[in-house]
Amino acid sequence: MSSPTALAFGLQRIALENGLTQAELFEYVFDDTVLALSFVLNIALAGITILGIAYLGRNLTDPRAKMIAISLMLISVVSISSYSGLASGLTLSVIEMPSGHPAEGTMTAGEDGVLTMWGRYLTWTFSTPFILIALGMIAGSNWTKILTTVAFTIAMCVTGLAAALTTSSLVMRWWWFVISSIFFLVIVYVILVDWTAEAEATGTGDLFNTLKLLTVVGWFGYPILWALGVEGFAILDVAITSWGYSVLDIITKYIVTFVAMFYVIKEPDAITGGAEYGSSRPGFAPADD
Ligand code: RET
Repeated sequence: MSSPTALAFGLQRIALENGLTQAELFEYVFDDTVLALSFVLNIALAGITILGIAYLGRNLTDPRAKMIAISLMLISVVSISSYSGLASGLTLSVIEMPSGHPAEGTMTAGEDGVLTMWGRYLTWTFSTPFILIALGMIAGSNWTKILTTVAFTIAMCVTGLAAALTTSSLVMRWWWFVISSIFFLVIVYVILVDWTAEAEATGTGDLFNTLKLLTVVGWFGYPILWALGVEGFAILDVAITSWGYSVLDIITKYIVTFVAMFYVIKEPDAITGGAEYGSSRPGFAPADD
């Protein structure tokens, strides 16, 4: 069997065939009001953010400013789908922890294992690239650096998913965590070193410094929470871990989006690209609609 096929079957076997039906997982979530609210709040906030961007961006004319706005909108498009998957039980599983794990032997809804919100790691693969595209464009960076961070964030999320789903060995879970963290540091380096300097030269330094603070501090919260939560040292319980991620998502997605959007709608020279920006035909500027 080719390795992508093996990976897909492995994922399906670990995550989907866990003994609890989707209906049971759905019931489990909504029996725990605190846990359910951590999902429902984010569905509402993602919806409000999508509508907010559509409203704030209604008079944008510059194609580059529009591209930043669309990238910001796609973060919440992914988010509303991600949280709907979690709330419905589709992207949740009860997963047995390997021997030696602090949550080994834990029972959830009558099944041996802990509630794993693997849909989060999967969907970050699709949401974090849009955060980085927006940030990189605001900094005025080039596509080599922007796409480098996009590739590394995808690698970070997929290896984070592997860390959460590995049941064979405790060491392997943490090994995946280490690999994911190394990919994460590449992104942090580009943001702190390259993009900070580029934003200064571009004229977006003040905005970028605010976005950088929210992003770098917020993003560091995710591995810390993973380590403290049920998947790592199991110091925090499932509902608290879930709320932790939901709060971090509010900072790194919706707050970042609105801070950036209020700047983008003014269409300052520092972020515009001119009518021909991104045109697929040289010398041709598509009509505004
Ligand atoms: C994991 C665990 C493995 C080690 C590292 C992690 C980092 C996750 C990050 C997630 C950011 C998510 C965002 C989502 C917004 O939609 C996977 C938790 C380093 C940084 C910003």
